[in-house]
Amino acid sequence: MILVYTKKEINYNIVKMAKNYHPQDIEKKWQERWWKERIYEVDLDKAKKPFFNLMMFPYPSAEGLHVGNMYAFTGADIYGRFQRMQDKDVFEPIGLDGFGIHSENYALQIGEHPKKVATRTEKNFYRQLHQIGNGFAWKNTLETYDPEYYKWTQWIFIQLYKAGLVKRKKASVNWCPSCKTTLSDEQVIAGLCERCRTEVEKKELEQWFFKITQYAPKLLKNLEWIDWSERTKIAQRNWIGKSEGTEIQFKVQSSKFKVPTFTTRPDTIFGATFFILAPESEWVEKLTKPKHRKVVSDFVEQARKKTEVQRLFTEKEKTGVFTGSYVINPATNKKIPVWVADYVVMGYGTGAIMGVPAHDQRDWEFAKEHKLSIVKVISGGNIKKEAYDGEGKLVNSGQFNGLLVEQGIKKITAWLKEKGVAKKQTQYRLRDWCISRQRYWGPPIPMINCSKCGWQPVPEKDLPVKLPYIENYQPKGVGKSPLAQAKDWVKTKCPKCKGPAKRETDVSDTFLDSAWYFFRYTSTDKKDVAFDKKRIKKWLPVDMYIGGHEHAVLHLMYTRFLTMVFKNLGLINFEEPFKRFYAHGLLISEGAKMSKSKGNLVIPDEYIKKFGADTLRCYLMFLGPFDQGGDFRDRGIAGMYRFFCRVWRLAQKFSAKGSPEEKKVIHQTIKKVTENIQNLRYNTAIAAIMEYVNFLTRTKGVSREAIETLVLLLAPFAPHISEEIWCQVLKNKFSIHQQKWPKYDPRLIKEKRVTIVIQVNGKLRGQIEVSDQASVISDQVEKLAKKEKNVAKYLKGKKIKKVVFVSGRLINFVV
Ligand code: ANZ
Ligand code: ZN
Repeated sequence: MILVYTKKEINYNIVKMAKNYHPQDIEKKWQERWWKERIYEVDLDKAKKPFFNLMMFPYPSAEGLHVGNMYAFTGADIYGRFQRMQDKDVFEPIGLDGFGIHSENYALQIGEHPKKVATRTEKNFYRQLHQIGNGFAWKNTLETYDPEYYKWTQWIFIQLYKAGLVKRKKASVNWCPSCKTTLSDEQVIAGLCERCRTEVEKKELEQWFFKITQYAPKLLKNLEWIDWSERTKIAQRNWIGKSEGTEIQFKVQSSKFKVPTFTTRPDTIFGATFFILAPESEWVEKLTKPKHRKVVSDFVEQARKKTEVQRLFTEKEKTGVFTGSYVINPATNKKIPVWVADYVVMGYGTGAIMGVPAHDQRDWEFAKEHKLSIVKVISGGNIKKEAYDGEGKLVNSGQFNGLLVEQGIKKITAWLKEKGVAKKQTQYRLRDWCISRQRYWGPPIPMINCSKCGWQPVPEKDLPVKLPYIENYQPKGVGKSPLAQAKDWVKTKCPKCKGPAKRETDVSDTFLDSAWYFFRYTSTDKKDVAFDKKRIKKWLPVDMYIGGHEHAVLHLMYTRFLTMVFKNLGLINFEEPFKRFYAHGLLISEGAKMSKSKGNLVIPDEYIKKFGADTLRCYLMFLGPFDQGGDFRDRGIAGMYRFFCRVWRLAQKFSAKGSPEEKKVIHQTIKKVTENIQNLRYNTAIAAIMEYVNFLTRTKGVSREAIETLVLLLAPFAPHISEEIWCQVLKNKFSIHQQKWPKYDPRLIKEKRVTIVIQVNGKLRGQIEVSDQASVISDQVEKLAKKEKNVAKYLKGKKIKKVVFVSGRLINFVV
């Protein structure tokens, strides 16, 4: 974007400006100047004090940048600008996450090819981004649909493949019938598609997976020390879901088979009166007796169609069928029936459970429904009414009777271990990351299938595998990407035997594109590597990452995983991508979550036109604490605009000398604003600046230093007006954004304390310490003096006839 201003125009603007605050006249001018002089670019190779200030990768919605994006970006930019003024070499890049379902769904909706939409969106989005006044490093932009970028996304896929971290397997996967594609577990939110909110189904498909589960222990462990918003860490911890328990083998009656089960309550094994397999378990077929085959296979068929959420939903009827087989309970040596039920799921533990109806509510309901016996093994509760899962002593458990639950777990596990039928087991809820998408708008997965040699990665020299242009890009819903139609493209040679082979036609998940973009930001000028090792060493891990908490188990988990993989592959030497992650709050609008369907999506353009970006930035930041979000109601913006008009008028009238208290107030304000920015308490920082402006407006005579300090403190929040005042009013050298952040002198802030002597009838009865200012105000001193313990004693019950006050020194009560 180039904004052209002639000299004449600029001069004219200045004249007009002198009277009133017109952001329209100053904002574009400075944006252009910053752009021309590249004041926000850093030398990526030579910077001495690197500070990587990162904000979450935006994916432009249909309307481009909305005010929610701006909220996040402004908050991040303030922090970056503050660091820049602390003498850091701040790198604040921006780019576009334009590949993927979100962009493609929009293209489908308006019936335009995604490639065309992307070109248009890119232009508009960058135009908008230029207006908001962020200190972006424009040299380092990137777009995920650029072959120069996705070449490396594909390269990363291949590195993982070579490291054995990619597997292809047929699995029952999440399927969005509306987006007509598979989804990862993280992209299914409360049973709905993360993108379109359609209820997700299950589908049996062959897919590529990244083995993120191998990193579950590390992903969990590092949460202990990384400096992240606590709620985000909690969400990750829950998602990874570590569970320590015991794996116990149950021998099948009159067979050599042993079926393993995972339990966290081995202490209840004497109460296991039945055994349940998940419908997808390989054991179902092995254990179902011929007589039961029809009923079981019908049941399994039904269950496959249900989603996990439907199945695990606790209030649901506990349906199930008997297989005809029995296993032996290793504690009681009694045979117990084997059932198939859909509340047992395949992806967790071993996909089989021992049913303990007296102490597990779901088992209890199942037992009631199917008339299975219930045996109490922990004292307490009323198992006639419901399962009891509280504390108690073991009962009906042979030699273990009388033990408490905790001891019971230990002793029974040891006992079963000795018998050779149990071992300690740690389980994670985290599943492998399903990478395949049966869509068009993404990087083709760089794999080739040869009938002789099987799956082969595309040789690195042949990257990128370019996404071919096809007119009919619409998803077909047949479990295959529309790319399958591009017959000439699909046909290729096997990299190994050179015989005829076929390309993989699925594209990769858009979350893979965004899992490594910040690595690339450092190296957008490098054509031969994904990222430059030396630069990575200098700039990463990211110093500050600011973004939405809603990405806790999606993007933020994937980036951590990939970073750990990069470390293990020897590409980098750290395993956590972000030194600090700060989750900002959600910006809502008129009391409701912003969304297009609700019609309350706010686009910043109009507000910027009317009030300027500075006003909008500060309005957004003033709505509340940054981590708690705020409610955008446009009635409030005018107030912030008036504040800037006041700042503007105030700046025009500085004189040589300020008031006597001015110095102290200046330094107090610097302290408040500095500390608040450090803690991302932007609303209180702005409040402190407002108070300061009030003070300066009230007092006669405002010094140049006072105004300079004002605009320096304002610079991170309102970069344009502060630049204008700095250069045009104060006639300082361009640019304010390259100045040092003001420092406060603690000695100046300290209140001077004064001792006041207190007399009663001329005799010394006590003394108090008050502030310098209070010491000269008689009624304040009188009030405090009367409260002094000893003085109060002498005054008790007496009538004060007269008070003698010597300002700043003494007070005498005559009684
Ligand atoms: C017997 C038992 C008795 C259980 C009792 C609980 C209470 P967490 O803590 O979340 O890890 N379970 C194991 N695998 C399962 C699967 N594939 N589908 C559904 N449920 C499964 O949960 C562990 C418990 O969840 C296990 O301990 C098992 O039930 C169940 F009084 O075993 B328990
Ligand atoms: Zn081959």
